[in-house]
Amino acid sequence: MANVVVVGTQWGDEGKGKIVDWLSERADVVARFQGGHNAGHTLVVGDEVYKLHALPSGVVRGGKLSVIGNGVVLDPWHLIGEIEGIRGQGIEITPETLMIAENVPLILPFHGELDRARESQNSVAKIGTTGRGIGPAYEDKVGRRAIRVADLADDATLELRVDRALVHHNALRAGLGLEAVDRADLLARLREIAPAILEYAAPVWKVLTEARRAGKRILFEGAQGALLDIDFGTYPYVTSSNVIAGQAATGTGIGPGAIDFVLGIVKAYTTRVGEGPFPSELLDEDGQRLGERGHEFGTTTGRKRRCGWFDACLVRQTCATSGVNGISLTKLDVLDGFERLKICTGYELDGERYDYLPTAADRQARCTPVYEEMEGWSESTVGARSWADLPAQAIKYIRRIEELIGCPVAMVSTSPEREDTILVT
Ligand code: 2SA
Ligand code: MG
Repeated sequence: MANVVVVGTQWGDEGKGKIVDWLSERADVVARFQGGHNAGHTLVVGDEVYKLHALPSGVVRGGKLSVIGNGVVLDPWHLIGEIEGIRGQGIEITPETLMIAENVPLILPFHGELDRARESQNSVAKIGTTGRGIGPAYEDKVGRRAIRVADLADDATLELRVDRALVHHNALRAGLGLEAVDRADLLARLREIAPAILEYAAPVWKVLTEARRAGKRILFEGAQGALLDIDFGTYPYVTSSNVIAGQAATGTGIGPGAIDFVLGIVKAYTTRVGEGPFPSELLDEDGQRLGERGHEFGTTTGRKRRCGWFDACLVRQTCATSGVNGISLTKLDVLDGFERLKICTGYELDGERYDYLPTAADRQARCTPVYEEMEGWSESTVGARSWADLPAQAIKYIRRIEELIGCPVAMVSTSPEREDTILVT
């Protein structure tokens, strides 16, 4: 298999980091194509735990090229801090192993301030964001007032870009009771960080095109999940980028023909962080248990995740919008010991049955789940490495999921460890 896109099929935190790390062994290039340091990917390699936010998961493997594509928004200060942290864990990062697209828009301090001010000042506007400035940075990209990596190379351009951004932001800030941005200070900070970022700047679209021509294998690493997609997610409770697989092409500058396989990462139950509809959410002991057993706390903000039963209806939908060819099922072991399991197969709304999530926010909020029940298993599935290691009921659960979502299972992950993986051949 040549070029693979890995995407989350739920609301993020499906365990993409481990799968990307596992697959990156077979790849030459690992590319991020959307999101920013709102992502949180945890990699466990032996005794070492790596927590990555902005860096592609490929960095922890030697000899790979890691790429931050144009679809990403980048906080330069955060990135440099993350690079130092990972270096401190013994990983080498150089301009030969990390490249940042020159057309990546920057996340600036006032983006984070705006994000947090909106979240805290107005309960009507609250989304439950990570507070990292992601939304405001994408707004500036689309509003044509972003400062991009390439702008850091020329001081006159940088000043022009800053002025363009501040006309907009200072007006906005006044309305929110925030002080105007200190222009001189911002410029000084940008000039100071510029050389460290420019070291890694490259025409990523060209690098990837040449890599592809040379027969190199590219792994596209998605962040968040398809239900947080700006177009197809539970709008407005979404992130500000396209998360679905098509974005891998747009967010790196390589044509859609480069994508050979889309792998959807599917958690064996459902979680969500932040506000917004969640039909199969459990507010009872079962939900509590899923959260505790699954260690469901955000990697980026430490927030407690909401938990619920597996929603096959939603995953069927996101496998369609991302064109998923096969799935990797993760965190099955969290279900060990549940006497009975429920799977959401559709919704009921105003006396009608739905086999998809309606688009209107008010209707999404009113959908009640239709469940089917299955017997659970009492045995441990932790660390299983073959089908023979799995209890019969667990296999039944996996097969039922496959049937309901209409997509084959390609892998099952049974612990955070790299090797605890069952490959379906
Ligand atoms: P934002 O900050 O503008 O992208 O927030 C908008 C919505 O997107 C959700 N979101 C996420 N949901 C799950 N995981 C994410 N990444 C971190 C992680 C989260 C964390 O992987 O653990 O540590 O809290 C992520 N990033 C964004 C967010 O909750 C809002 O609903
Ligand atoms: Mg995460």
